[in-house]
Amino acid sequence: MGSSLPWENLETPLESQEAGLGQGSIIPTVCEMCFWKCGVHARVHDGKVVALTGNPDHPLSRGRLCPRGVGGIGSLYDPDRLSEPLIRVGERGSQEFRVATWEEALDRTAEGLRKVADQYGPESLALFYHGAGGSFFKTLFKGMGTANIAAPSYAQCRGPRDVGFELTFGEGAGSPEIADVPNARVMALIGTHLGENMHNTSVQDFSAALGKGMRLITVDPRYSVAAGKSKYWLPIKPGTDIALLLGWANVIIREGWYDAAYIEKNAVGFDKFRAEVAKYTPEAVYIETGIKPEQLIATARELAQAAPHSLVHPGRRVTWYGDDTQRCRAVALVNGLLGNWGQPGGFYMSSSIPLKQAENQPPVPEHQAASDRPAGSYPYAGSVLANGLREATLTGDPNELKAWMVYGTNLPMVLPDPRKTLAAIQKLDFMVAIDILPMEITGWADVVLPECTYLERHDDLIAPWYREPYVALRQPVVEPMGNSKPGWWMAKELGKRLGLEQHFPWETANDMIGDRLNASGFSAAQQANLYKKGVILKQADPMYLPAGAPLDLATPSGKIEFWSQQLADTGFDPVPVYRRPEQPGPGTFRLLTGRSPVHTFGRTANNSRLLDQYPENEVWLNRATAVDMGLRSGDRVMMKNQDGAETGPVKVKATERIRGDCVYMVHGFGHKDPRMRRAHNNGGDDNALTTRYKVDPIMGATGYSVNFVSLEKVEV
Ligand SMILES: Nc1nc2c(c(=O)[nH]1)N[C@H]1C(S)=C(S)[C@@H](COP(=O)(O)OP(=O)(O)OC[C@H]3O[C@@H](n4cnc5c(=O)[nH]c(N)nc54)[C@H](O)[C@@H]3O)O[C@H]1N2
Ligand SMILES: Nc1nc2c(c(=O)[nH]1)N[C@H]1C(S)=C(S)[C@@H](COP(=O)(O)OP(=O)(O)OC[C@H]3O[C@@H](n4cnc5c(=O)[nH]c(N)nc54)[C@H](O)[C@@H]3O)O[C@H]1N2
Ligand code: SF4
Ligand SMILES: [Mo]
Repeated sequence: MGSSLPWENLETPLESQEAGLGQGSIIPTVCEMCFWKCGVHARVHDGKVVALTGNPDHPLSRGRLCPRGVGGIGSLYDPDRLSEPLIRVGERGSQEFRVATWEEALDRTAEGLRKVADQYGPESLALFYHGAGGSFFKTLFKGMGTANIAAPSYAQCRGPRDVGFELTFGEGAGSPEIADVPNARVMALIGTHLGENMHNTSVQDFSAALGKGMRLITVDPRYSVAAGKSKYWLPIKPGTDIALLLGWANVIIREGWYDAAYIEKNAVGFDKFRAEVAKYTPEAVYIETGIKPEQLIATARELAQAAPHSLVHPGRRVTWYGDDTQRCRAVALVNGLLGNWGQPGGFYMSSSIPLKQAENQPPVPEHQAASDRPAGSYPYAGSVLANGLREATLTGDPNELKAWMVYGTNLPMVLPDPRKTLAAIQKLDFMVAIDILPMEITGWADVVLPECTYLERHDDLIAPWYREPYVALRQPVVEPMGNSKPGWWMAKELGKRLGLEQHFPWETANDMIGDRLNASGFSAAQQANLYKKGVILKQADPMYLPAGAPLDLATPSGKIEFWSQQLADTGFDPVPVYRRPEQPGPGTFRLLTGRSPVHTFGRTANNSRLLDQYPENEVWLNRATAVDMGLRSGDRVMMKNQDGAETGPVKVKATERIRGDCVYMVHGFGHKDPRMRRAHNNGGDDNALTTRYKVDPIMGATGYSVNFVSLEKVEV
């Protein structure tokens, strides 16, 4: 394929993080090994990054990084990185490319997008993105007049949670989450595997709270790291959490363990809710969930006795069974009963520093709604559905999509049913992928644009809603390697070619940032400090409501909606209803997925430093079941699902730490592109086995945990 790799023989410049700690000078920037965006101190010596540590001034890192943040050096110096623009020469998908100049690759990209927009209208364009750098391409696509802009962090991740909370409290659960974990006395986790899910600050808060004596209830079919820290582990039958949550609500109400005056003042539809949940007795719930009645009662009591300083954590990746909005609403309702909204140890009020667009930015043209769903479907979708854009590409409903730009999201391993993703790509007139590695998605593109990594570029300013509001700066700490370029530069260059240059009215990234800081009212001294410290901090607004103050929520009633008129009016259950999920047949297991603390999805699967710590994923199988099947830890199996899709060989982990009706594997392994030499054929790909998925009728998210797999031993 002829791509020249100037750093082919350059592995990580130093063997270890420790070796780099004493060296070089510190440049502050922001991590992008996941999307939490911690503040980093990069130690740079002789033009090379030798160590990454946490920025002590940054509220999300507080001086520490998670293992992936430290291991960012392995991504920067990955010898398999994309280093030159590529243009497809063979059939689409044949993975044959030639190296091109930036001039040619950008011309080709602009022409591909322009042709489609001219012929079919801007509503036939789609941008899939994930990550901070996506903002420049969003500007470009909005400028072209399309609303088809989607990230998998919505309908493949936390969308149902936010809709469930909005329907109940009028507000989503935030990112970072507004769960006040450091002050909680009791916390329940529904799946949410904190400690394996390694969002730095969440894990710091979690361990601090445990250190202060927080009692933990972990509901998980698997004995997770968090389960190991728990007073109660409830090994629930997968897919039955709604029954458990409504059972908790029933017990708390029945026993009078709630604040009736609070509910009277702050809730609507409580009597109807009480009547609906009365049937979820501990005995009835036991039959569905396998959780013993006395355990259900004991855990309900723990939560209620500590209220309002107790919570059921909202979770994050909640796309499991297709009824996820209702499960998340049930989580919100138990929290409503605990009276913890706006209270320490419950949910805090976040604040942020409002940033303004630079004054020289033109207005975005009017455009019609996104083409991600047929008219009338998914009424509560609050963002564009990535799966919906794929569906429209396949079906032409509501209109055909003919060109995709894919920035920083490896769609074949991210969207369920990868067969559909590839079929949709084959229907396109044009596709461009912007990536740092030769991931699967790039193999299907017409043009591949190599981005430099987060350590080699600026991105837009970062100012999230959080407990301490702040603005943070991502700035390059070393020069881009090879012929890779920052996204902001690509978007600007494409803007020039598409007549949209006025949307990128700056010459350099420093100008872009300076203009925005000026427009937002920051002084020269504050700006200089941002470059030096990496962050501007501001005093937080009050985080809690005065005890006893009435709630003034953004729901239609202004109160906590125990019975939702909105849902009733749109044909959905106004109170969540448990429905029994389909069960695996003999010899098959429900496939569950999650995270390794030292990897991020598939994006770190070729990172040498992280592979040193976790070299491949394994399939967790109940030990007794394994014995029955003649399997032992370390054996290798092929995994096959109900539709005949396969992945593997994968190593078996036979363990008591998982129920017998499911298996579990970490997502993001089993890559198929041979250009990633470490990731290629290493472990198994859960997404390859996710040929079936269930769409949430309320807001369109894709539930993944509805696939059943069998395991067959292979000799290797
Ligand atoms: N190290 C690391 N950390 C990460 C990420 C990463 O890639 N790497 N990704 C980040 C992102 S984007 C997200 S969204 C989060 C995801 O992290 P979480 O939101 O914590 O993940 P989930 O996938 O919801 O939860 C997985 C857990 O749910 C359990 N589970 C599976 N099915 C059920 C069920 O039916 N009921 C119950 N009660 N439990 C069940 C699994 O056994 C597993 O322990 O992690 C974030 N943190
Ligand atoms: N089967 C299955 N599917 C899932 C999940 C799961 O657990 N199982 N999890 C879901 C969740 S919670 C989420 S949030 C999504 C995550 O979805 P994604 O974030 O899209 O996941 P990745 O597979 O890591 O794809 C990241 C892509 O970005 C590239 N990349 C990394 N850094 C950069 C950069 O700086 N610039 C550019 N241009 N590209 C970069 C990587 O090389 C890779 O191709 O996936 C969802 N899909
Ligand atoms: S949680 Fe870890 S990987 Fe994510 S931004 Fe923070 S340090 Fe980086
Ligand atoms: Mo996610």
